[in-house]
Amino acid sequence: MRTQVGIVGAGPAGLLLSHLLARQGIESVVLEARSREYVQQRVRAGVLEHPTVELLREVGLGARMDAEGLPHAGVSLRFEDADHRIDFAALTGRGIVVYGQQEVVKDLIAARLADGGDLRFEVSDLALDGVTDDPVISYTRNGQREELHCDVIAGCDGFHGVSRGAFSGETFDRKYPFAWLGILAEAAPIQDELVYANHANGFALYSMRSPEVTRLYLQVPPDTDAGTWSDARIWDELRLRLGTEINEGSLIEKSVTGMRSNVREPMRHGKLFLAGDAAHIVPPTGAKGMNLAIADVRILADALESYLRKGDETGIDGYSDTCLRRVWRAEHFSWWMTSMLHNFPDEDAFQRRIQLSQLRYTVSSTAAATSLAENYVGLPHGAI
Ligand code: RFL
Ligand code: PHB
Repeated sequence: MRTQVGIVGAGPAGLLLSHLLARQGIESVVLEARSREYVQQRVRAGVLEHPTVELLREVGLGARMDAEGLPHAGVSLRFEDADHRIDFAALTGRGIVVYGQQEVVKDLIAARLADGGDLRFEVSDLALDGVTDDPVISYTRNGQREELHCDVIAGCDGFHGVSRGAFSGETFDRKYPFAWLGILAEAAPIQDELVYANHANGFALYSMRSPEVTRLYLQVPPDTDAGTWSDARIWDELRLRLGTEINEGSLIEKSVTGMRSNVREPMRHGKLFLAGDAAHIVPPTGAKGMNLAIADVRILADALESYLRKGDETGIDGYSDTCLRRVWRAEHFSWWMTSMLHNFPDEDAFQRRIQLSQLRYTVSSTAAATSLAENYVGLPHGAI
């Protein structure tokens, strides 16, 4: 079996790449380890930055996002027992949309299938060969070993996939001495916008998914077992750190996520291109992970179209450097938000005062607030 682009992974990166290529008349096959149901239910990101929203609309994926997504014109930073609003609309003229990653994934799968797209779920033992000259992806499906010959491979299989290990490169890594305990609750949000709280007990984040569902996070030690946190303890701690009443409801999900910054350079080796979490991850504090994955595949789709249709290699040659400029901007922003908002276990009095000073400056200076706002709503694609 042969295709033009073999795509490993049906997350936002792989699915959107397949969609963008199809619109340009390029064929692809998406290979995914999990079931369709699993990837559609996986609870993850929730914030779409402005350029992501614009792109999804532009490529015919905006209908449900516009009907059900929640447009937000700002967020609040909470510290020293007070909320301070950062007004994105006033500072940048733009905003964000809160719309769950699994909803984006559902929309993408529906669009690809309606278009006759070739998505293969539940493949196992996937291996990449010949990535410098004659790429082949082999995998097992329905108990049979299959081979997919391709012109190029897009490794969109996330941080734990096979693609990032298929060639050597340089890795840049930072681990943080804490994790996030995340819950999704059947409870109406008590307010419209996100709150990022810096508290002596640790960071907390107030978010939501819909008028009926609240999404909340607590900073916890890195090795925390989610089972050791009872529902009552979670609600008490959220109320304390966020300094507000919260509507309680039954938990749909409760899990712990580690915090890490990691970049693999370069993002290309021969005919293998990495995109999204396969190439880089950020701590979730800046809400950038899915947005970066989307920015990567926008560049990759254009580069592959020029290469596969006209033999023009300019785009694929520049792919890694072009993406890495935006990647490192998001890496800095996510590290900065994480450093400013969390409680560091080994923090001394000097660091604490520096952190508080940064928070006070960010909410009181228009220049500093604008810097946060323009990064959060997302710099225009190609601007950096
Ligand atoms: P994904 O979504 O991980 O998809 C990779 C896919 O590849 C499959 N796969 C394989 N398939 C075949 N063979 C193999 N050997 C395979 N190995 C893996 C996997 O099953 C999977 O389906 O990567 P992609 O597409 O690059 O997308 C990246 C985003 O998922 C990620 O960056 C975001 O979820 C990060 N993130 C956030 N991003 C935002 O933009 N805004 C947010 O508000 C935000 N909040 C978050 C987040 C991530 C979180 N967690 C759980 C890590 C909040 C949290 C708590
Ligand atoms: C979410 O709603 O899941 C969310 C929002 C903002 C973040 C991270 C996660 O920074």
